[in-house]
Amino acid sequence: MAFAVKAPVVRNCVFFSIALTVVFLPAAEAQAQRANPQQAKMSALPKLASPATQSSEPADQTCLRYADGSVVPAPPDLDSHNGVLELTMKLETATDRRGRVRFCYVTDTGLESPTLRVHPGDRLIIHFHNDLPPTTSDDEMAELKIALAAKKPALGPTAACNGAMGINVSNLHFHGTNVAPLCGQDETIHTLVQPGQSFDYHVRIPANEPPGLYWYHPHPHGISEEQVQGGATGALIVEGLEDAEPAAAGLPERTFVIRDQSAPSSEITDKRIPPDLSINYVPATVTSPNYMPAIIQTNPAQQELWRVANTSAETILNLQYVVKGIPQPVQVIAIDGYPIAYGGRGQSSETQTSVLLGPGARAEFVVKTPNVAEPAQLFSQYWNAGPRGDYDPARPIADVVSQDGVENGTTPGVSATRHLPSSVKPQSIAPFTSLAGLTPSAQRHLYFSEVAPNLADPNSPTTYYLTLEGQTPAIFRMDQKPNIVTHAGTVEDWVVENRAPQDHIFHVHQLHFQVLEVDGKPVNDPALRDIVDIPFWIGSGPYPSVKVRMDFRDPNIVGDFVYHCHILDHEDHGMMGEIRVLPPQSKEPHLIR
Ligand SMILES: [Cu+2]
Repeated sequence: MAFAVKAPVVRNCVFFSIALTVVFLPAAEAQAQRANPQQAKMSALPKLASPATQSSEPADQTCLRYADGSVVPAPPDLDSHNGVLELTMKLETATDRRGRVRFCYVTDTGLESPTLRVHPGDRLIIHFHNDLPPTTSDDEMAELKIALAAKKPALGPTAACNGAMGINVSNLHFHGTNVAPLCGQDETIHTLVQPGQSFDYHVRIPANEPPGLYWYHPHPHGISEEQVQGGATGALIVEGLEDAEPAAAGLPERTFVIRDQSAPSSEITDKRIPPDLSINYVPATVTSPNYMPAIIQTNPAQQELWRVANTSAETILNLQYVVKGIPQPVQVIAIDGYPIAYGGRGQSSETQTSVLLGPGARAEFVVKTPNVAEPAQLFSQYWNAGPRGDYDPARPIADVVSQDGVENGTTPGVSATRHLPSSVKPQSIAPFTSLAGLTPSAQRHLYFSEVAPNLADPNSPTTYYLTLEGQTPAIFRMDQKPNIVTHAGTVEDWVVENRAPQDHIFHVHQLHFQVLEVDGKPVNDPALRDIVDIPFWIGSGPYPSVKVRMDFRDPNIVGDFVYHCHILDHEDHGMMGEIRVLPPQSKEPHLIR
């Protein structure tokens, strides 16, 4: 861990958590006090919170958002029963007074973006209806970033499995799960549901799906960013985290879904204005002149499990939980849906004072709530994403306000807090352990790069590539053949480099990986991840890189699926590749379509 001591606090800190806690805590306190200007604005005594209230906005009739300064409500929960969670859900849209286009999922019972709670082995049946308006405008079609072969919409119940691309098509992706890459489960490239059409998802949650926090969102290539930024995201929880980390048994749990949304283009006069953030649809922005922080209302001085999903499209969060101006160590027990206990490093949690969450990443950690009248915040520290990167300033997400009697649901506007089960079941984690001790069947080298076609024109579009070394950089096309072929039952080592002047976020569907090296140096990352940030290249010297061990051992994961940058603007512009996983030992031509 000697290198960890040299690492700057804000870069790669996720790998150095223990060193950070031991070595950096005094320095981190000082830094946080310098870097957190908003904390200085907090009053010594936190104000009592008002319940979550609706804003006076017509778009709220379709896609509800809460008023500034509201108590952060829990997302509505939908639990599976007898092995099945079945729901009907529409994708809706509305434009607010500022001109921002909202998107949201609404169930037939009126719940917005519910948390879907399932157990391993459950069936998740979603009767999905794309309620977006049909559009045929040539201008809007021209907005599509990716050239696509025009297809007429097919008919019949499986038409969506080979759907035509167009404005306002959509689909569902179950981010981070080991759900099979099949149409009707978790296939996202060719499964496209037309506006006005319905499609049934019959998702089989694997019996060995690790317990933790996943999420669902639209993944129509070319227009994903718009729908995700509009707010169409929700949490998916696989129950049983207490079985992997018994220390969490019985704890109160809170789910926080953080989203971002850019200002309407008419308001953007400066690239250094970051997208607005929200937490469970309560604004968490600091750009508004009348900014009032969102309020997380808690019982005082108790341990809680916070399950935080960064479902923003572009924003890198560098989370801290700060009490009286001091960053608190939090006990991370799962990353990206996988318990730390599954990482094969002999630990079931890790203590961090900074939790880096690129877009799409999740962390589940135990905090101790503040005492009554103690100022506390969930905070995102400044993150330098590079000279061409998005601006991720230091900013509060929410104030944490403790008050007696919150948890029993007697506080107006605050629902009773859920608790993890207090009993723990023995479990098998065999499929996911020991990744580090295996022999990879292949070594691959990939790199992120980008090109501004016309250097004389600062407004010219950037071209984004994610390239397998040896192949020619090309934007991803939905009709292309997979550019990587492998077999189920294997593990592979991929070195992914960033040759661009901004951070890119490596993400792969259907499986997790373990980070073995950062910039060529071994790390002892206990987590299994589906997201990793690769810092920007400074323009000289070696390219920043990670070496990850990709886990293709799951026999359920056979088929074609994608890997891409999870800054969705980049993905939409083609920073994506496709992999074909063949059955074990099968010959490659056998399955080529
Ligand atoms: Cu990117």
